[in-house]
Formats: sequence, C-alpha cells, structure tokens
Amino acid sequence: MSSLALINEFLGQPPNASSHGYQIDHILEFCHWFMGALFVGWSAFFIYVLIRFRKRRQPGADFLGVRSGISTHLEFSVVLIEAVLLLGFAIPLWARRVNQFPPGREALLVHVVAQQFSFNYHLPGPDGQFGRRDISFESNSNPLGLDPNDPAGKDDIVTTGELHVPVNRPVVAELSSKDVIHDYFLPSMRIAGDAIPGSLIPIWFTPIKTGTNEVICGQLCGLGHYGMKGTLVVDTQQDYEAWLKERAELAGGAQSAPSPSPGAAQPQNKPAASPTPGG
Ligand SMILES: [Cu+2]
Repeated sequence: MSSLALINEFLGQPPNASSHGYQIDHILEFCHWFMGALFVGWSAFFIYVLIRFRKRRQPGADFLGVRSGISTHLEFSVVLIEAVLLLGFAIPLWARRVNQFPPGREALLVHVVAQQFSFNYHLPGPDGQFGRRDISFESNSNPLGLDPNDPAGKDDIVTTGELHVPVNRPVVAELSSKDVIHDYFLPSMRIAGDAIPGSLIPIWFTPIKTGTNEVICGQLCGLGHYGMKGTLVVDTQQDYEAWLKERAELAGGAQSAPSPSPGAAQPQNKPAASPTPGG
C-alpha cells in the first residue's frame, strides 16, 4: 500500500478483504485527497478574502465584483474532475457489481434474512435445494419459518449472527427482511445491500483473506440498531467444511458432511439485468 492510500486507514476504513475492494479503495483515496485539496484551497481563499477585503482597507463596496475569469475556470475544472470520477469510475464499477454476477455453479449462494436486530442465514445443505419458508411456521426455534413438511428443507442450515464462507470463492447473498428495511453491510468486503421486506436483493463478493470480518446493519432500523452486528468468518476450504458439518449436526439433519463441490446451489432469482458470462 502506498503512503497515499493511508488516508483510507486514517479515516477508519478496515483493510480490504475482497477481490473487487481495491477498486473502491482507489476511488475513495482519490476522492479523499481531492476533497482535501478543495478544502485547503477554498479555506485559504476564504481567509485571504476576509483579510484582503476587511472593512478598514475597503470601506466602500465594489459593485462590479470579480472581473477575471479564474473562478469560472476553477469551477469548470472541479465539475470536469467530478464528471470523470462519476462516469469514468463510479458508474462502471457499480455496473459490474450489479450486472456481472458469477455463474450460479461457481458461487456459494446464501439467503440472508434480516430482522430487528440480527441477521439470519439460510444455507441449502448437501442437496443444494433451499427448503420452502413460510411465515406461519415461524417460532423461536424456527426463526426463518422453514416448512417442516418440505423434504428439500430437511438438510438446510439456519444460523443467526455468524456466517462462515470459504476463501477465494464468490459468495452471492440474497437479502431480504422479516420486518423493516435493514442494510447488510460488510465494510471489509466493500459491499452493502438493503434488506427490504418482500424483496430478494442479491449482492456478491469474493473474499480473498481468511479471518473474521464485521457485519453491520447500515440502515437505522429501530432502537436496537446500534447492536445489530454479526460476524463473517472467511475460512480455508477445510475449515469451512468442518463448520458446515458442525452446523448440520447441530441442526440434527444431515448424517454426512455437506458436499463441498462448488455450488450445487443455483440462484433462485436473478438480478434485474441478466448476468454476463465470464464477468
Ligand atoms: Cu437493521
């Protein structure tokens, strides 16, 4: 990391842990330095004007105002730089995030269901099929309302608060909510998405570092919002399989460890724009 990049760290950004995060970091770095330069420039100009046009030196008002074109040029340069940032970097980066989802077989698909004030996770288990969920089955022991009569749901894994994912494999998280609007925010993965009741909103990222990452709710969602945190643990493939096995045993479902082969799971819904292969 160059010393110029330290500005992100200085402003409290956790180190990046996802494959696309460096692109966001570069934009943030540039914006922070650019805004820093504007702040210093405009502050210096403001102080200069206060002194230069103080009442003692300039008792009468000047009704003609500025006669040089410098302020127009300055303003225009700022607009130009901002347009380049937006059209050249921010919008293309965002478009890749929402259009180029990894092909279903390659990615790990997980349903994230937010509620006041925690995040629940629903994984399909060894059969790769998500069991049906219905609000009428919801209880304290069945927070997602998994249908006990649906065979596809027998081996499903439901956890609250902590999710494990394997390193270097894309993760597609489909976000929804049981109550109000939340926001599933993974600062170290440089990704966030709103969790809205009645909607399924997919986001995706590829973790590139093992370790524990913070998950926070990014929308003020009620009195307990401040405590709506969780953890995303990025494991080696081996540790991930061990975790899956442990969760499956806790759920009392599968006898064998769930299949580690990349994604038997297929996304059940596609983002509005169709994913481009090879993205
Ligand atoms: Cu929330």
